[in-house]
Amino acid sequence: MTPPNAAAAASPALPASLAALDLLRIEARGAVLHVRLNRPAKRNAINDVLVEQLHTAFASLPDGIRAVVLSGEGEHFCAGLDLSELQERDVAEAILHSRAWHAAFEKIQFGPVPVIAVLHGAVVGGGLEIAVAAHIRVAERSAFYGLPEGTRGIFVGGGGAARIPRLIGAARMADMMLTGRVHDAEEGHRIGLSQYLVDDGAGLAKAFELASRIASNAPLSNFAILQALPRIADMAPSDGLFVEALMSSIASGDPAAKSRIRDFLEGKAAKVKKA
Ligand code: 1HE
Repeated sequence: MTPPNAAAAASPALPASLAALDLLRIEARGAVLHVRLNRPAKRNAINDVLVEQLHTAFASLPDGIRAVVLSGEGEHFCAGLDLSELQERDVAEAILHSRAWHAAFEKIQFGPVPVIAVLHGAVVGGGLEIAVAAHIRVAERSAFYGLPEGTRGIFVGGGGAARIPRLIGAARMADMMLTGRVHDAEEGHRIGLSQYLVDDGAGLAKAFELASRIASNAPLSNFAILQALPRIADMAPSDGLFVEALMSSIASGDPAAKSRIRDFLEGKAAKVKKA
């Protein structure tokens, strides 16, 4: 997948630690970092090294990066767990393996910047688990979603049991796992797996457009959306309302909020327009 032309702003230099990650292809385009899963011959199946590299990449985003676009090289976004590595693990090792996925994907969900995943082809098993750790999913029409774990005698282990039901409900996830049901891109979009559905080949352009827009938000607003919103959604409503009041007072007290609101009142900021 070829990305659209680079964003206008200068791109921060990539630290050597990121450039050395050989199962990822990482490129800065202005304030947006493009992270590609780069094991196309194995359909971007996630082995231990790739989990570790994802962890490193999302834990050490260069200064100046304000959003990440995550995509997959080749014909598919990601075929999930590398099944060839599954055979030899005992129970204790399997727990640690799952926890390593959790740690890596937590860096995606609760890292410093919003992550937009571009989905095409297979988005299955652990591939769907990484996709749902992102904040926004742009699906191309070729995308299809499956959770073959149930039919392969295993269970999700990359955070899917916690994240997927929050998007589509436990009943739909149970159906996918019990019966091997595969949702196509349209159906996936309808049930909430993606927020955007675009034609094949148009995913990266859409993601970069969204990323540039997101990168221009006040940093504290983006922080609140990433860190406070999902936590509040998991709280009892009365606790959530209390935390919301704290978060909103912190955000609105920030000089960036004050100047943006002043700009609107002086007619210098865009109005909300019908789509
Ligand atoms: C793999 C994997 C893999 C492909 N692990 N090697 N995930 C799955 O159960 C999905 C398994 N994969 C597939 O169903 C298909 O490969 C795809 C639908 C994704 C793509 O089909 P296709 O026809 O484009 O490719 P292919 O010919 O099946 O695969 C090309 C190569 O990639 C081939 O290896 P080769 O050496 O014979 O060329 C495949 O063996 C290899 N390959 N997928 C290992 N997943 C933390 S828990 C998470 C639990 C899970 O994710 S379970 C779900 C696992």
